[in-house]
Amino acid sequence: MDPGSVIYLMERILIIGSAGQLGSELSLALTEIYGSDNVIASDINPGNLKKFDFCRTQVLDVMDKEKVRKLIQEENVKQIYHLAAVLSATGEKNPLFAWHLNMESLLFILELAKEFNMDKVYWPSSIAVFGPNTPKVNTPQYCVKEPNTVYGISKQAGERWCEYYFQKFGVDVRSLRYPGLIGYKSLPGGGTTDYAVDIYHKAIAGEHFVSFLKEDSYLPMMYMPDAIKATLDLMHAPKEKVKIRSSYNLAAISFSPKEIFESIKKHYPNFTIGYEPDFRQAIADSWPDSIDDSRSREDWGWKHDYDLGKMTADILTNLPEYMVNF
Ligand code: AKB
Repeated sequence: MDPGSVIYLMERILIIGSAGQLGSELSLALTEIYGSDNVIASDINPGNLKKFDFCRTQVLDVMDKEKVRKLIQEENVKQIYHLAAVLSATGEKNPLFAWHLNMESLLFILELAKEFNMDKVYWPSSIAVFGPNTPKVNTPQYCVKEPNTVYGISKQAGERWCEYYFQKFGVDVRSLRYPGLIGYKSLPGGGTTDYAVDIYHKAIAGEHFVSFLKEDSYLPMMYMPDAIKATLDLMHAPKEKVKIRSSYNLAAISFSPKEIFESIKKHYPNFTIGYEPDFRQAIADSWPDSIDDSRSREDWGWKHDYDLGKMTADILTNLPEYMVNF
């Protein structure tokens, strides 16, 4: 954590889009560090906020600029985690809406960070910034990026804007290119990597699983505790260690539908799988198989803890208790 952390720990934090997969767990982790009075979990849907009984909450549409601005002013918000976005598969169904929401909201938050001299902004990028002409294996930090999904295009453009606001205006914005995130505390919403969350639900429910990706379709993935650790480590790293201001490559594990199925089958021997690839296969095919995240490891000490076997064992132990909430 930064020196001067006493003042730092008093800072008020606004999480936008907190009811999503990442926000649900990040909100709790931030509350544990900064305290329940200092964390405001916000979401567009009031019903989604019921689960945040550990911190403050606010119904908030990030596109309602006046309301966001007023909240920041009144609460003296010093850090924003802007997590609201339309993901890859949903984005393809309504490309212009996805572009509008993903881009407009980021630009607005960056402007506010500049105007109110905020301490830090966090904005998630994704492996979706890569495209079919990107090297597929151990994809480097710097390489050809020609994303062919609207989600990927918005993340790529967003990365450029983040770097621009850092260089031109000194906005301390930090970002990670997440691989597919796998957690058991919330349901995923509209991503291509979501099959790797659904598969655990089907195994525990004793149902047959139909994968929308081919059996040998490899994608970079990460277990949620690693994603939370990476996010907090990056946000707490001293400023001079954060040398990449577009977004850092981040990696942990890579597997195919067949491999995750086999890891579950060790615990549920009767579990069965079928493969019926749909439009999401083309999205997966345009993304890397695996990522070179050496810059994250060198610059701010990133290290992951979970491999596929350890993640599967942990999810299968903990998910049954959470499933009653879904
Ligand atoms: C998606 O599949 O759209 C996301 C992502 C890789 O950013 N999980």
